[in-house]
Amino acid sequence: MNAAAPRVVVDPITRIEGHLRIEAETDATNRIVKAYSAGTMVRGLEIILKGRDPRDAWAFAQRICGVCTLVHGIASVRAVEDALKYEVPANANLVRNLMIGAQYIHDHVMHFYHLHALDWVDVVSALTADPAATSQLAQSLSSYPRSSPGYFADVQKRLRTFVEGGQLGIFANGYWGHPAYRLPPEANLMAVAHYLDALAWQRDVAQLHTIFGGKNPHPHFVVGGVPNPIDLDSDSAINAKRLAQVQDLIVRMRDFVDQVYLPDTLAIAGFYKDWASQGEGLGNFLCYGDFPAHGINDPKTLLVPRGVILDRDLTTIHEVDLHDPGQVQEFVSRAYYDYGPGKDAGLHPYDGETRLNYTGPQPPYEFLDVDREYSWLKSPRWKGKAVEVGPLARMLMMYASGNAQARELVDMTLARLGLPVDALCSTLGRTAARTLETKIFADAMQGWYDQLIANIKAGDTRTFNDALWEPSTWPDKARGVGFMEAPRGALGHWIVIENGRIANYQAVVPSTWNAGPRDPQGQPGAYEVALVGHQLHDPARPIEILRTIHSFDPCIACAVHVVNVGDRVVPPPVTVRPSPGA
Ligand code: NFE
Ligand code: MG
Repeated sequence: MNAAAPRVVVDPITRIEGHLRIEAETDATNRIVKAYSAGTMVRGLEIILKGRDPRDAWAFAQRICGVCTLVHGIASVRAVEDALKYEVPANANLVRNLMIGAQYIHDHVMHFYHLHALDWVDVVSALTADPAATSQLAQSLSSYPRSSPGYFADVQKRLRTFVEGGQLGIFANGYWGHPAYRLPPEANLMAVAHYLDALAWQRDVAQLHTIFGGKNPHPHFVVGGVPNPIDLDSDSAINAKRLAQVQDLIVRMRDFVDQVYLPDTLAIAGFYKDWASQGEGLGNFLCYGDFPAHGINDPKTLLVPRGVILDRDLTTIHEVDLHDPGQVQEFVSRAYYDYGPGKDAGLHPYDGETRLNYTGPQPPYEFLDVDREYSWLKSPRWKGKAVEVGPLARMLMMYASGNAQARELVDMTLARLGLPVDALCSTLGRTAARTLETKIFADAMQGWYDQLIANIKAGDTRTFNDALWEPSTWPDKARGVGFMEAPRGALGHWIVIENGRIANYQAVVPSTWNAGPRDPQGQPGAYEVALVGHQLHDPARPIEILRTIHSFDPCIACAVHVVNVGDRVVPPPVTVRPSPGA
């Protein structure tokens, strides 16, 4: 890259998970011509896991991230179960579905309000809203009961105290007043009120994990089932009282999604339709699939199907085989790693390597050297292709495979917004897809719960299969893959077991797929392509970059899960700044 070209740097770009840096090269009109996505921190989970008991792997792997708190636990136990051909009881499958579903609903609502909404909602503008008009607006959109003029007046008063005290607190550092904000003051006030409501709601609904998994974040799991037994006569097991609490939590989750999250998404989207034609660039989408009706090994029963869509062609779903060495591979040609077979090799995760080799600049530095290695993220590819994973991929997959509810929701959304189906492949489409899939999973929760209750009433309370618990029952060598759909996309853990111990372990993670750097062919990753063409209104306040990158819901703790060795370089955070000439 031409070092003299204007470059806008945003680092860190995420609000809670700040190890992602974007460098965007712009032309004379402040249009993004090329973009580079870099993970700036390295950890070491895959190295830590080697040599351990595979039955313990979930507890380590789960520490990859505290946001998608349970997904690495699930992927890990599924990997061991796949390697050992270990069946889990029907109730364990249902409890896992309920826990994964709860994770989605919690995480997606939190993302929308607390990590993404302020790219679209101007908090300071809410101060000029008329609370009575805000109440009218809210009541025209939804039956959510917290919608009186007094309620909005109270929220506005709280907000005014923050602003007048010069203490925006959680709202500090926004680009308030930026002309790219388009909501009227009343819509801004309504969204801020729901931001605050969502904080309280998310704390409460996390209890589902504590009931089934003992705690949140990082609920407990077990290879062969789920850890908490069902025993209606015990105070220290899943009993009738706990099950009634779960029912209550499911209702609260669905109510918030139906009455707040979905109507807010549609209302806000209506003001930002220009974002329905930019912000998606690869056109390729990958899902591993999730939510099995029965065992994980029958892909036909997955609520989210497995497959790949290429070039936005929804008429063909390509089959995905996670064991095939020619399909999923990770490349490191532009990442700070070495590979035994050479820097340009692609390795299937069974043969994956984690050899750290930082070759980037020493801090303080102005720019990364994007012509060589520039990230701690590897570049995963499917049959050599860069693909996008996550909510948009899942909604497209459900839509393409004929899921009736997905079709109805997508069609309703497009009709309400007056947009064509192509609009899905965009920043707005990605954010809407996250909301729509939350609705599908929230509704599915009731079905899994009802089935669990029916099994218990029929006398089946089994939650754990001890048949293969003892390593003496295992083959000397085994390997398997645990897959799932994490909130941010397709997640796989590949494990190689030798003589009862972990010989190799590789996690290929959603944000690695989306945020990874260029590969040996020079193909950019999903974030990098998505930014190309964005017109920056003001390079010193690049809200356009935030909108598109946040629409993916970046999580770099997940993506770079590999301990900083010794005193190797960790670049310091820098704030947004245009490069000279921009
Ligand atoms: Ni740390 Fe995660 C999810 C996983 S994404 S949030 O969802 O896996 O990289
Ligand atoms: Mg990895």
